Amino acid sequence: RRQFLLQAGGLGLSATAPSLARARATDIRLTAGNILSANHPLNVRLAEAVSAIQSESRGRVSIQVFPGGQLGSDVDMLAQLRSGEIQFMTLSGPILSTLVPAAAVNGIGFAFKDYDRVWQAMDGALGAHVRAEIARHNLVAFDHIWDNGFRQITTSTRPIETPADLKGLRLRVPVGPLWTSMFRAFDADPTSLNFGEVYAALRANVVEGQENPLAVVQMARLHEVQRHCAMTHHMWDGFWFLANGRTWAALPHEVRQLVLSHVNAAALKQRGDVRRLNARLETQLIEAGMVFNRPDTTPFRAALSRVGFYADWKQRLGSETWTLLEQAGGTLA
Ligand code: X2X
Repeated sequence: RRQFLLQAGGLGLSATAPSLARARATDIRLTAGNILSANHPLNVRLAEAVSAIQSESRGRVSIQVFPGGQLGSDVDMLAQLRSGEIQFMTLSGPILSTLVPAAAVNGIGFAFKDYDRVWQAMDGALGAHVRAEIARHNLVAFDHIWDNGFRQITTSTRPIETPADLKGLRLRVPVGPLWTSMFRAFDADPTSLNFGEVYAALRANVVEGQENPLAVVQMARLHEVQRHCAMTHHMWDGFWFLANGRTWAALPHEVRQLVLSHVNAAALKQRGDVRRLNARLETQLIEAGMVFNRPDTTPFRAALSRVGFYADWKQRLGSETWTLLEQAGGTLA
């Protein structure tokens, strides 16, 4: 079910590839995976794009989406994507950074004050730079990154009001060096876990907290195993829509255009959905029993500065990437 079918019938690679209209029904079957639940805006908008692609190609191009980690964890799916076992996935930049270091850049702590700056950066020079880095690893990142959101910290044990409250906190973080570095800088005790393991780890109190946008907290029902939520907005996180470079290049030009236009348009719609959802979920999560606080983020950012977090990441990412980040979001020190 994961295989890539490109039947001969005229789907050659030459410049004279026949038009979509002349090809047979369902010649091209592609697979996409992600770890988000089927009702997350990313999957809702992706499903719309997939059905538009299917109908506009008269059934010739079909993309089967496996949400909810059905194909495995992000780490598993990245390996499947690179081998060509699957053709598409959506992946958080700082997780992708295990392969493409520059992809961590969007998650640098407190780099973006608001969404306007995020989209200017990610649809502008910074995003173009990251996509070029991704391309060097034989993956194709589509033009518009999808929104995960600003990340907030939830805990079962104690509220996080100041940086000192993070000291020793057993915190689940996604698998990516930026998260461990950042929470070690706060003197917390981060553990890298794939998303599918988060609920059970919190429930068993293997970790006492995690950090995610509210949409993810709610869809993964983390409120059942978490009490406090500190609205720290400590990093902005987005999902790159990635294709395997070889299979993408082997698709006829008009198929690539069809897929690109619908997936890019879906990304823009999804951004609005996520933003509205994250804005209204606080009320719903309070009703579900969570207690919210809004810490002053100034001391958190100062704590990162003091221990050299920004200097360290400037060096790790290199001055080209760092300069683009500061041009988009403002000076970090
Ligand atoms: O794993 C997470 O925490 C998630 C869902 O936010 C990411 O994809 C980074």
